[in-house]
Amino acid sequence: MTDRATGRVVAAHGRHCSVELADGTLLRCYPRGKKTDAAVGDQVEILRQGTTEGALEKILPRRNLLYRSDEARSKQFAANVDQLLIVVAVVPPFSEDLLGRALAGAWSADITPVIVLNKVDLVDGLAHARASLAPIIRLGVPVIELCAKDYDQVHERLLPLLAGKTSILLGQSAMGKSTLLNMLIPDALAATREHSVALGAGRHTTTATRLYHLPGNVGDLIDSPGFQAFGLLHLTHEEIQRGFPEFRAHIEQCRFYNCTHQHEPGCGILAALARGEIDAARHALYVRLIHAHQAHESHHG
Ligand SMILES: Nc1nc2c(ncn2[C@@H]2O[C@H](COP(=O)(O)OP(=O)(O)OP(=O)(O)O)[C@@H](O)[C@H]2O)c(=O)[nH]1
Ligand SMILES: [Mg+2]
Ligand SMILES: [Zn+2]
Repeated sequence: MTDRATGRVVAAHGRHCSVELADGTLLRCYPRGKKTDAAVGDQVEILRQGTTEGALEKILPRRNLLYRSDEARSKQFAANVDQLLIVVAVVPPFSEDLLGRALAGAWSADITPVIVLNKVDLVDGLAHARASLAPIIRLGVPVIELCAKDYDQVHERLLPLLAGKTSILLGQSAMGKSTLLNMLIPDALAATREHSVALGAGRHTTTATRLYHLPGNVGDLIDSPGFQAFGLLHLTHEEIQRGFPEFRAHIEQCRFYNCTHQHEPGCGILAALARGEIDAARHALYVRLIHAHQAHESHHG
């Protein structure tokens, strides 16, 4: 039996991927001919081959793609997502630099970010974690505080936000992404750190990105491996600026239309920074992203 079908990529494992058809059938699919980079969440056209396999023919146009790119490599997180859930924890401490980068990645791709502050049961570190999030909260990004091991908290505080959407859990390792996923979707049986410690596995417990359906099919949730880097070398200067929505109103005050907001006279951003209306750490992150982008361009054209 050979026929054409369209489906959605629910897991990507290097060369092959799992594609789910409308009737729920899962097929293991391989790209035909030239390398195709299917991401979890992609709508694809496949050619069925038997009952369990298929050939990946074509990736249909994407609404968006969440992506990171460092000098060494680039990685697609997922395509066609509505909401980015950035998971940070009270313990271990999270990186404000990585958090800012994940936010910039989401905004530049037109994806709504929400921060999940997990492990609020570890009360000793809670005040510090909240203080680290303060500049982000001032930007208006919602922060959901919860304990991923508390069924009621997860279902009352997080589940309502997931209805009718495809959301992706992203964050550094050990923040509790898979614990959260398992609390919402017990059938997922995603491995968490307890399992990897028992198995003597490495630092990252989750090794592949995978899409799961919430019970009752009220929405979809994607689990992903923890990241330690979040380069944004693929973003243009304009896209980087979109990652800093709090700059927008002040950019209109810049004297030069091509102002880079680093040293120019009459710069609206630098003026707002001096008045304390823009957070210094956010501006410093913006400058790091611009410099990394420029260094990359001068090496690669
Ligand atoms: N105290 C406490 N521990 C938690 C909570 N949520 C998760 N943990 C623990 O944190 C550890 C890491 O959880 P995981 O769910 O494996 O973390 P992850 O973000 O999926 O990690 P990677 O797959 O490596 O990216 C595990 O030991 C969990 O039991 C929580 O709300 N409170
Ligand atoms: Mg995990
Ligand atoms: Zn400026």
